[in-house]
Amino acid sequence: MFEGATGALTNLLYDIALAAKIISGHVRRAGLTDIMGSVGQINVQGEDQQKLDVIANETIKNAVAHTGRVSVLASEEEEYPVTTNLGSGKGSYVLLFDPLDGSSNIDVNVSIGTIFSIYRTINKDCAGLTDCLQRGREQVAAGYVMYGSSTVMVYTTGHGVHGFTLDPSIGEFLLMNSDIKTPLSGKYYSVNESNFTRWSEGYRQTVLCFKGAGGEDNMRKNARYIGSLVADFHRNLLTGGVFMYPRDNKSPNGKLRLLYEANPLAFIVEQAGGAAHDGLNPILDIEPTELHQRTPLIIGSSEDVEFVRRKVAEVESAQ
Ligand code: AHM
Ligand code: MG
Repeated sequence: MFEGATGALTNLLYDIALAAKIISGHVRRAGLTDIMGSVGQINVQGEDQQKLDVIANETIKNAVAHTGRVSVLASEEEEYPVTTNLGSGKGSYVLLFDPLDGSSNIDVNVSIGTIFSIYRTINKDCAGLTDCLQRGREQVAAGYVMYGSSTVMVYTTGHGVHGFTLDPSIGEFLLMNSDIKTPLSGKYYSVNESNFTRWSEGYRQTVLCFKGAGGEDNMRKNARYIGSLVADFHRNLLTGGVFMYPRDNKSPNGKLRLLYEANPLAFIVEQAGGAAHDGLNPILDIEPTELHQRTPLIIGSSEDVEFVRRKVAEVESAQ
């Protein structure tokens, strides 16, 4: 342990791992119990809340709210920040999370995930919204859990990226990949191409290059898109490549959320030697202004991410 460390961050990561095991159990049994489908409510994002979204949100809240370690938490499923420790807002850390990402894949047995981001509490007397609105660069830890063919947890505390697999026979996460490094360039590009006509010309030309039709032969790639950010990110982290959710006519600020989707994955990818930007600037340098703020996201292997930035800028400056 580092000098002056209290162990609170380590214990918070254990709390999240415990919540992940419980969520994993629900996901694995989802088809057998009545927890598939919608709860019939719309969340703050204007999206139809799924029963598993609600279960995952409550599970994480219950795992961290009474430990004294978290002052305030914010979730994709909560409109406002939630102060913890009986509303005192005291505790060393701020936790932001997307309890169950990839909602459209819940009912069809496709990989889904949990994403989390941890900051130090700024307002020690009673933490609130301003503690949640810190730049991604200030994160002290971030990670995700993927409920896929196995359940994996990947996290960083700013000292490399480490991956664990849940061994269901003993109920523990076991270290599988220490110090994960992502390739400088990869073979996959991942983007929802049904948005092609909604993108700017720069993104259309970039994707044409990935298809081998843009006059940049060395940028030809294979397409992979699951529609679950965690699963698309995890595959590209290990094998290399680029994931994009650019702004478009339908989502002028992008679709993905800065605080609990883009920032944690940007922290992880940078620690693994990759990069993440919003089309112009590094994700981790964005100053957040709103809890549920959206951002365009280009993330993955550093050379591929830089190619997207350069190509888009080149096409758009020529127009
Ligand atoms: P969600 O948080 O409501 O699940 O939405 C986020 C998901 C991401 O997992 C995924 O990358 C993206 O939405 C897919 O969006 P689309 O269906 O527009 O391709
Ligand atoms: Mg999400």
